[in-house]
Amino acid sequence: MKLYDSAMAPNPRRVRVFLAEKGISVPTIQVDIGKAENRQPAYLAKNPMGGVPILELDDGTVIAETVAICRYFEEIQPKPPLMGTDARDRAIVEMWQRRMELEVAMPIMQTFRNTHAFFKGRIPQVPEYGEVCRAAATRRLEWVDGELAQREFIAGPRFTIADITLLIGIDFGRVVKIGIQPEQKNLARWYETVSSRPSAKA
Ligand SMILES: N[C@@H](CCC(=O)N[C@@H](CS)C(=O)NCC(=O)O)C(=O)O
Repeated sequence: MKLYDSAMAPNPRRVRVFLAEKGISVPTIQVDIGKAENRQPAYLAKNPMGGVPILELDDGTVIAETVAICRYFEEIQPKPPLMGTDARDRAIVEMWQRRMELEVAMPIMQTFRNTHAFFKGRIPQVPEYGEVCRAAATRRLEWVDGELAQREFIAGPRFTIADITLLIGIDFGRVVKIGIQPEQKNLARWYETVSSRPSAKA
């Protein structure tokens, strides 16, 4: 199998961290999104959406979407569990994973897409919308700080995919100057814990 990866991009890093937590090694192919390699016909034939990462299995099956790729690895190697352990826990982890992705990481990415020079001329940018997303991301980090007063990790007492999604969202937030505020002590404590894990370097 092959992982189509892009070293600087946040979604591929989510998969790399997930794999590092599982201790799984997968050969990678670097896709240069700066040169729009992911928008060329050969790549679009594999993933019509054009995004990285994708996972290509030995039988030619292509799995796109970060969480779908993680799901594949969770199924073939359940330990350590990163997506829940039983029906209740899996639902709780999925709830938090979706919230971290849709409510926190997404507005950070949309701030980047709509305000940063990288996407100028590549996509239609609406800077005002970018600022709406910046305000939303900032509010959501306040909310997550409150949630983390109640438990060690995002979805409960164990590190999960929800922590990976938030870690990478926050790290990427630096590019657009969105981040943990000095008064957000719970978030800072959580960030220190998760960013110290060896997988965070992946
Ligand atoms: N929903 C997809 C999003 C993939 C995505 O947008 N990846 C970004 C990198 S983080 C990308 O390919 N950006 C370059 C582009 O859209 O041309 C996922 O979860 O994997």
